[in-house]
Amino acid sequence: MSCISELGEDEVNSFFESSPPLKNMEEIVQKLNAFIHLNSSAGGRRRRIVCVTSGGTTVPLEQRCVRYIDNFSSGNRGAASTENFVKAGYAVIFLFRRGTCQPYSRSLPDDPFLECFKFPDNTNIQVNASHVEAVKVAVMDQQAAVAESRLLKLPFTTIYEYLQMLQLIATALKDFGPCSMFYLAAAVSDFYVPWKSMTEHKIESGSGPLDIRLAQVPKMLSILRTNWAPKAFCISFKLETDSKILIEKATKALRKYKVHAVVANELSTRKEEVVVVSSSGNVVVRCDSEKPGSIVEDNLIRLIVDRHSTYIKEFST
Ligand code: PAZ
Repeated sequence: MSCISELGEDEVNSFFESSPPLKNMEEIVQKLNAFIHLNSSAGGRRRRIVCVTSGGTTVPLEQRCVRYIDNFSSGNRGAASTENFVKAGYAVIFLFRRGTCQPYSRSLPDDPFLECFKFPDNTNIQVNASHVEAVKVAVMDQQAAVAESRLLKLPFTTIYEYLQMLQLIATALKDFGPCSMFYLAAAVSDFYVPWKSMTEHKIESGSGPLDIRLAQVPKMLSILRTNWAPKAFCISFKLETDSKILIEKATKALRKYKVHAVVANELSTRKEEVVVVSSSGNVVVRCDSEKPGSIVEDNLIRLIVDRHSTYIKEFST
């Protein structure tokens, strides 16, 4: 059993106590409970549920935020993985950064999106021939996922919102035990400005260079594994820019946080290749170069779903 100080529970508690409360907490809890309820007996049986986190968290520098620290994450991994999980029969809670890549929209042009459409007259809107297929697939797949209660989207912006929402989701999923999964692809800030030491108003620019002291964000992964959702299958991610330290860091994280696998990826090649690091060895996953349109997430999710099935079987014996 892990002791409290080892888990950093004190730091976690004080992080939550000093966080600005979620504005729409009741609405989130209501949506979550309804979604979980619908999936606990969908078609007479319990569906597997995965919480996919996606995009980067922001770190506000002012309480009435004008400036913030951000990171590179586009949300592409989370969106593509979500589509694959839905295809594999899962219900997905998509915890995503507002404004980042969305499931089923990846093949639509985002710049400029409006070029997809035309008005042949004042009453009709049409999709331009070049985009008909992409729009049709996107709209139909998204609507089917929502209508079948397989997709619940919950947006966040700040590190405060993200961690509070992750805790709500983990707690709400507790009864799903091994049938639940956490797939933590979001790029979560390691450092933040504690709310109470943050200035309320916009930082003045007239008084020379700016010194900011950032505190370390407590490691929630240990708490997620130990307290919030101890029976859930848990996949974390490790990103590095130096390929020489990537696998070593991922292996350390696997041991430290006792997750079931760590997906290791390098910034510049993350769309082509990942390595799934687990106690049964390391597996390199790539897209199929022979299949047009193949993406790394097609093979990654196949592997993760297989591992999850084994976990559920072992859990029940
Ligand atoms: O969001 P994206 O598709 O641009 O990138 C995905 C990713 C690199 C953020 C993800 O694969 C990942 O490694 N997330 C964890 C990052 C980390 O905190 O180490």
